[in-house]
Amino acid sequence: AAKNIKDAVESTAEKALDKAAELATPDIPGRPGPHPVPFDEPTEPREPLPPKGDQSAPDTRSATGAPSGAPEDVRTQQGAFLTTSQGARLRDSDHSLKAGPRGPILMQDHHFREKITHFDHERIPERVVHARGSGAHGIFEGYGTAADVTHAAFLQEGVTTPVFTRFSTVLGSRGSADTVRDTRGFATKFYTAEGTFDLVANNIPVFFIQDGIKFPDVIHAGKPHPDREIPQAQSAHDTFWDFVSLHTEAQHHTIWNMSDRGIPRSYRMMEGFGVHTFRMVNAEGGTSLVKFHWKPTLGVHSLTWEEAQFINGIDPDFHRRDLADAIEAGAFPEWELGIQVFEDNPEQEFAGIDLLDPTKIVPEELAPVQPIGRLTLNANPTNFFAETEQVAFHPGHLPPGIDVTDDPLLQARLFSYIDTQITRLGGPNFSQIPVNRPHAPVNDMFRDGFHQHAVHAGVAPYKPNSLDGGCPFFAGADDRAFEDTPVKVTESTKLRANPATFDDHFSQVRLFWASMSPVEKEHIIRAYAFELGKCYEDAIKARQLQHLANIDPVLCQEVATALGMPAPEPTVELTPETPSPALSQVGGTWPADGRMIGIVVDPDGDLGGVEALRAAIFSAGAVPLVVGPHGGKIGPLTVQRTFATGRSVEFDALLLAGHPKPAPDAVPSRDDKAGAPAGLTLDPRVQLMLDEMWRHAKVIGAWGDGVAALEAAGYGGGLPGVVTGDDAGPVFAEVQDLMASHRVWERFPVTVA
Ligand code: HDD
Repeated sequence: AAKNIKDAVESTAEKALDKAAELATPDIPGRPGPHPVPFDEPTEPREPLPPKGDQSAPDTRSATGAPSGAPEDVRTQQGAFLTTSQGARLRDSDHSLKAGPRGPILMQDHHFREKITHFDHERIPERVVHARGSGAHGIFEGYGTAADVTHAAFLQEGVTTPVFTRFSTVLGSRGSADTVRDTRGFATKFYTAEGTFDLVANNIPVFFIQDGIKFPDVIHAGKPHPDREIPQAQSAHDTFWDFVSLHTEAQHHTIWNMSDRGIPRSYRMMEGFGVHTFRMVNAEGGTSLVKFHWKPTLGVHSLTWEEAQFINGIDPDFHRRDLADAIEAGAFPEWELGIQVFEDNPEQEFAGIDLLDPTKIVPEELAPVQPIGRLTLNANPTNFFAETEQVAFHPGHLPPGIDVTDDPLLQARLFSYIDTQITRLGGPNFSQIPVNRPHAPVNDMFRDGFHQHAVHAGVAPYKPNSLDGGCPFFAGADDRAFEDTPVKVTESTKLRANPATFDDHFSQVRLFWASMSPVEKEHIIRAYAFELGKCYEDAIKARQLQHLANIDPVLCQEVATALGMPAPEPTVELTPETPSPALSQVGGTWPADGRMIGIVVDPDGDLGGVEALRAAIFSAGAVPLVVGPHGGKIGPLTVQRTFATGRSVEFDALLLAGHPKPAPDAVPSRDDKAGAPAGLTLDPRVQLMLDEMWRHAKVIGAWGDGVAALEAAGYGGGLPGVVTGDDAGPVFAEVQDLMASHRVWERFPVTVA
């Protein structure tokens, strides 16, 4: 048997060598040609697919000011020949160099070692927080309305500035799911003509801690348990609740996480907040204190907790996909940048609120948000790693006209971000990575270091010098230099302490609770009940219940009942707080663009009606998705989701198509239809979609004889958010109106007032 195997192997090897010799290229005699390829690959080099329309990223420039090249120049699959990293053309990259066909690999195989070594080092450390993210390029246009408070050039009227924005979750690893309950990052890099400005914001306007020295504590508590490394990307576990219940300044941020803000519907539908108070300086040198706000054109919307949980399994990339798809479809996400402006008084206080305390907001009703510019995200990254993964933000990247304050959280951040990039991006030259390169000319005296790409000329990288003609010079008063605002530092004693005004940890938690509508309060109760219900330690639950008692007795009682524990009495006086209606997501109407509308259709459905409806949905800026019993085509329609691949959580509205009106003598249809005629049952998966749409308070509808099918499924016209009619057109018009309120709010069960 052994001999037979040996013969077979030798004969196969001989055949391979014969074949190779046969294919040998005539210009290099004696060299074997490529191995015959069993796959249907192109045999002649040809141009790769062109980039998708509107996908070009803004040009970036190197630290020396030279253009880095348009994205097409950096696409690697473009030349005709595969090469080594040194540019030598390769004949083979599928077989290692061996001592005979069954022999060991030879040390000499440079290409093998180069290929595997590079692969072994492909991963870089993920961000210690905000590891899971997704980004896009865009443009920011200043309105000029901030001219009185800042001389920053990019905020002046009509000035446009390229930007890169990265959204993220905080706790999960790079591969975790998008729709977990968590704070979202919203970091924007403005490549201004006067140097880069990074607005490193979150979708929640307050933070867990007042002093950055505690950042490792709150993150260690939120990350998975160190022994088993579970749970991933969740705050529903003992260590998180242990920390926040022992550390009451976290209670304000925590209630925001437990509210619907913790589970956004889309990155496109999130507000952003600079959290800290910043200082702005105008052309006369006058200073103001400001808080930054991003306001999405599409409004602030959230998932329901059940939707969020389903999506984590069904489409863990839901937010990432939503952002990229919207941009590719031309539904460019937009936000207005706004500021709340306060007098720069010595106390740094407004209406009794300490502006240096990052656990406090200033209600918009007291200090309106004034719009100062518009952000439009209009291009997806060309390469996720190069751009989204390597982008490096820093709250200290500021242009002239914007400065920091002494908020102790911000002060700590000013240290942390450069420090973390040195590990994450492998050295101090990360600002030379294309996505991080300023668009303003750079002329620093930083030299050498890992990954130095600049070829610096000159002999005198020091100041003062005469050898390089004294260059570069300092910018004078008229040269738009960045100047640190000469703020008086309070005469005080060095100590490790907070101001007494930082001690109020509950009044704004009560303000937030009081600002919620009944249905939002219900969601908050359920979120606490879920998260604390996942904790094992009764002492932790009891401690957190005590805090809930100090926020609101109904909140405390409802959560205590869900946990099966006694509700404690408040230990403080529950002073009533004035609600801030701006904090609620319920009650307004917003454009319905970019929303997803599922249309369930079966092979003999009203295909003409569906086509007309698709056109109407597109022209409303929304996205129709045809849902059918099988893939491929139904008549002229391409099926985008089948009953097996589609799930309700993808849709903002779901419609059942009817059938063309039957001829008077027509025989009845079979009973396996999707939008089945009167009296016939729906496919159970369509029934499930309808039930979920109903539970999640989303619009459902039908036209023609689809109405009878909808009624048979239990959803007759007349119920809230159920739209029925004879024809698709009027049905859609009503659906559009309902979607403007985001959800059919009255469908949610509510037990609290
Ligand atoms: Fe931070 C990343 C936002 C407090 C230390 N932070 C990071 C990102 C965002 C924020 C959006 C992701 C940036 C990206 O997409 O690359 N962080 C905030 C906000 C805070 C905040 C709004 C409070 C108001 N952060 C904070 C503190 C510290 C840090 C107090 C440390 C003392 N943050 C970091 C970091 C990260 C980071 C470790 C990890 C990755 C990175 O910086 O580039 O330096």
